[in-house]
Amino acid sequence: MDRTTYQFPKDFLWGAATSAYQIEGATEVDGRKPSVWDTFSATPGRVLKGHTGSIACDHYHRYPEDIRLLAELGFRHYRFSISWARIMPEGRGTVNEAGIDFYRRLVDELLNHNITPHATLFHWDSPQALEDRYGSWRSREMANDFADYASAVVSRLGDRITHWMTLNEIMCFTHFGYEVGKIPVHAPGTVVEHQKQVWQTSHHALLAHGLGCQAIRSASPVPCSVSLVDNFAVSVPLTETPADCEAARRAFPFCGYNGGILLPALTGEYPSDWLAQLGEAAPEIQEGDLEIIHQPLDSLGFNIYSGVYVRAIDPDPGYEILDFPRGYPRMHMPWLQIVPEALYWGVRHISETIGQPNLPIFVTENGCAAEDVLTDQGEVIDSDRIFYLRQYLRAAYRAVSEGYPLKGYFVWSLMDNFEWAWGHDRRFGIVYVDYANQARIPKASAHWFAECIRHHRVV
Ligand code: IFM
Repeated sequence: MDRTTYQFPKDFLWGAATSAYQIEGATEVDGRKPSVWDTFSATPGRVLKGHTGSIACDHYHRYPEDIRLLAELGFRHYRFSISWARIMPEGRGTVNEAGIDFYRRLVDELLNHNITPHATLFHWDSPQALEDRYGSWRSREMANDFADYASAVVSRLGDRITHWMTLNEIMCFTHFGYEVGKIPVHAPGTVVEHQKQVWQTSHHALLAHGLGCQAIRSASPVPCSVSLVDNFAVSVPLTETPADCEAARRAFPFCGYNGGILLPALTGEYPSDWLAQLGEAAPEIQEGDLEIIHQPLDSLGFNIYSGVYVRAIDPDPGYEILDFPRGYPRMHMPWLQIVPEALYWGVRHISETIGQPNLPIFVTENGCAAEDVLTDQGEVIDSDRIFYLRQYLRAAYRAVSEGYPLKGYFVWSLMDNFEWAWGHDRRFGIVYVDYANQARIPKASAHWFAECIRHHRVV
C-alpha cells in the first residue's frame, strides 16, 4: 500500500449517510404517526428557531432525485434509517404496509443505481405511542417492542437489504433524552429523579440491541450482516510516546459513556471498576441480560467527529483526560473540536484495548457542520469542510495501512438536514439544501469527495 498517496485498497467502501427524521419530512402521510421527535420539536423552546422535521428535506417525495445525485457523485453505498413510526405507528402491533412500501421503493431505486443499502433500524425517532404507554426507554418493554419491529421490517425487506444496523448512538437518545435536574436537549426530554434511571434507559437500549440482533438474524430470508453503531469517545495520546499511549488505553473505558455502552456490547460486561465508580447510579441488571446484550457482531459502526487528548501522569489512575484550550480549532458546533487522530485511535482501541482485532469496523458517520454560504453564482465553497474531511480520511488511511480492520467510510451527511435541537441552523451536508425551494446544490466538498471516490484515495 502506498503510504504517500493515501491510496485505499480496492475493497474499501465509500458511502454517505442520513437518517429518517432528519431528511424525510412527510410526517403525516401514508399512516405514519408521531415520533417523540415530532412531539419534542413541536414543543416551544426545545429546538432552535422552532424548527421541526415535518418537512425537512422532503426526501420522502424527492428520494429519486436524491438517489440520482448520490449515484452521480459516485457513491456505491448508502446508509439511511427506517422510521419505526412509519412501520408501526402505534409502536407495536399492526404493521403499516404503506410505510414498508416507501422503504421498498427507496431500496429498489438504490439497487437500480447500483448502490448498496445499509439500513439502521433506529435513529432516535421512536413512536410517541410508546412514550405515552410506558415512557419509552424507561421501560424494559421497549426492548421487546424494538425486537418485534425489527422482525417486522427484516422479514419484509430482508430480500433487498442485507446490511443491518440496530441502534444509532445509544448515548444520545438515552443520556441526552433523560436527565436529572434539567430539561434534556433531546427527545423525549424527560426529567428524572436519579442518575440510576438514566443508566437504566441505556441498559434497556442495550437489551434492545441484543434482542434486535437475534430478531434480525432469525427474520432475514438470506444471510445478512448485523452491527451496532456507536459514537464511543476516543482517548487520543497527547504525544505518541509509549507512556501516553498506555494512558490513552487505560482512559478508554472511562471516557464519555464507553464503560456503560460500548464495553458491555462488545465484551458482555460492564467493567467492574466502572460500576464501582458509578455506585448507586449503576443500572439494575437482570440475570441473562448481559448474554442478550453481548451478541456476535459482523461489524461495528463507528461514528466519529472529535476526540479527547490524554496524557500519562504518575499517581493512579495513570492518565489525565485533558480539557481543550479555549482557542482549540473546531467546526460549527460547540463540541466539534477537530481531532482527526481520533478516527485512527478509535479503530486501534477496538483492536488493542478491547482486544477485538478481527472485528471489521466501518466509519458509519464522519463529517462536520460549517458556516456555508450560497454565493450569487450558486456555489458553496466549503474549503473548511474539505480541510476537516481530508484530515480524517488521512487518519482512516493510516488505520488501514497499519493493518487495522477498517473497511469503509460513510460521510455524514449526504445533504444538509434537520440537526436535532439545532434545527436547520447547522449544516452537515456535502450537498447544500435550499429550504426555501428544496434545491440540492452539491458543495465544493461533494465534488472533492467524488474525486476521492473516483481515485480511491484522499485527493
Ligand atoms: O446529525 C447527527 C446524527 O443524527 C447522529 N450523529 C451526529 C450527527 C451530527 O450531530
